[in-house]
Amino acid sequence: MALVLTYGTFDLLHVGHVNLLRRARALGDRLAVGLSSDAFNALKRKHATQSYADREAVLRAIRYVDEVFPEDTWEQKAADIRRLGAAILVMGSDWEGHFDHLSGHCHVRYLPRTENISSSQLKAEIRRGPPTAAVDAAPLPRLPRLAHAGPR
Ligand code: C2G
Repeated sequence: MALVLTYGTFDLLHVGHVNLLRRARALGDRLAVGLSSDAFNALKRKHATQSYADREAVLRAIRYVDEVFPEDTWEQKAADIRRLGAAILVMGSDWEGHFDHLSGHCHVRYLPRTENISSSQLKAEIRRGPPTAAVDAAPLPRLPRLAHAGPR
């Protein structure tokens, strides 16, 4: 029973996260996720829109995820690997090399990051709103014709 381990903030869950979780799970029989706590996000200087509780609830609803626990420090990974008996630590390729020091505890794999999607990109797009051309081109809503009361 090979347990795969990964970590992250997983804010505003998007297809890049799901691709990572699906491919990580496919490398073993179970997938455990160390989910960054709100305090750890502050340490990472990362602002998550959703609370830990909400991000946890979303992750637990994902079919590839078997377990979720808090990630509170950078240093807890070796102890997590031992506690969970993790066979593989999987991270996206933007972390390439950052966790090689853990290869004495388990295999470390970096999977290609999904291009052109990130939580911060989604937030920026939502803040920007639809392109104005789309708004201008949108047909005006047809207003109900008012019965003429006659000249005033
Ligand atoms: N990811 C990806 N493709 C994207 C976005 C994210 O493959 N377009 C991967 C990241 O590489 C990471 C995981 O999804 O492996 C979670 O990404 P984040 O939620 O941004 O987490 P991060 O800030 O990278 O935290 O100790 C490790 C850290 O907690 C990782």
